[in-house]
Amino acid sequence: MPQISRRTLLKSAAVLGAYGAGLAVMPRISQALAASDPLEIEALTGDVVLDGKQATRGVMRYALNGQTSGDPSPPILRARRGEAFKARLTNRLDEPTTIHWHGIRLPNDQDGVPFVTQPYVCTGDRFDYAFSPPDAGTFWYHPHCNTLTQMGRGLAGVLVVEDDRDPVFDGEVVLNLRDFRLGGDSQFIEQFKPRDAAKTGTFGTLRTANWQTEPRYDVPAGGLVRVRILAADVTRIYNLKLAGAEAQIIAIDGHPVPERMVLDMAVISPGQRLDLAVRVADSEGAEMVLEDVRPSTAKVVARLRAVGSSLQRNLGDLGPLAENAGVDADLSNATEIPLLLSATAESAARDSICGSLGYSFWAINKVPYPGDA
Ligand SMILES: [Cu+2]
Repeated sequence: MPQISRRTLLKSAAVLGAYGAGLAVMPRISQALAASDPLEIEALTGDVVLDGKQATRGVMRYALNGQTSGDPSPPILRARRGEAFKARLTNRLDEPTTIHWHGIRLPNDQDGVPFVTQPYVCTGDRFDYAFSPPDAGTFWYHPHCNTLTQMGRGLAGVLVVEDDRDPVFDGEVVLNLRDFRLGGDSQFIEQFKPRDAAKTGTFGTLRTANWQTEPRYDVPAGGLVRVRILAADVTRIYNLKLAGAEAQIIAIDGHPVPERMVLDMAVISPGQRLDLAVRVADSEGAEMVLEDVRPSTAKVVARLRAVGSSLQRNLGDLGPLAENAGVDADLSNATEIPLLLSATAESAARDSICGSLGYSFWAINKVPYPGDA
């Protein structure tokens, strides 16, 4: 494989942009912008204390509407089903980035995939995103450039699409779950190791929810609380249990489940979302603990604490979530494509490109997937 420098990639991106997205996108966006101002989202790099000891350098984060102080974790973005959502990304990283709106059905030129749907957003540049989400639920956003590294350093946030027809909860807790891979000096260490990538992935060293260790959130006693969970870690598969309260699974990956299930243990893998309806304990001060129970000893993910006098609510009183529209697909003439996922057996590394390790470990239909992902 010929070595492709970043500079060459950038040039190709610029050319692609002229054909692929630039010309087609801009007029529609400026029209949309006339209605109201977009959210301002900056991608930037900085020092953040993650492990409670000292600042980690080179953390990548999103700042909303110029707020660069306060909670450094990715802002929870909110949209409304069927209404225009607009966000202007400004790239203050020292490498290209984009935003991909994971799980949202949108016009292809808003999907945030460089070389495919839009040009790179290079350092100092901006890109205007605009779409009207057709589905309500818990979604998320992240870059699609040097993706595992940028996500590993922090860039992954929750996008909530609301719907007035959804039942009214007494509270809401949004949990963005992820690990950071830090050394004893609180600094990032080698993010991916071939030895691990060939097995279950390279795990982080610091577990967090909303970039905090075992955070605790106050919720109304005896109330019904919607807990929106995103597994934003690039490696970890969570096995979630909630101790101390009754809970039901009401949506998975942004979409309401046909029938609610009592939460026993829910398995969610990287990129997945899980929405729970939690009936908070009645007594003030009672704690409910969300735990990751496998593979070893249970780890606390986050805690909920009941506050106030009991609202005496009942899970059975909760109406259904508004349904998302199905996708009408005519499968009568569909082509069947078998999909065989397997390991590869390459003995030597190839040239590393775009932050990859240069190895391929996994294959689709016996064709090695380039890179370590
Ligand atoms: Cu994604």
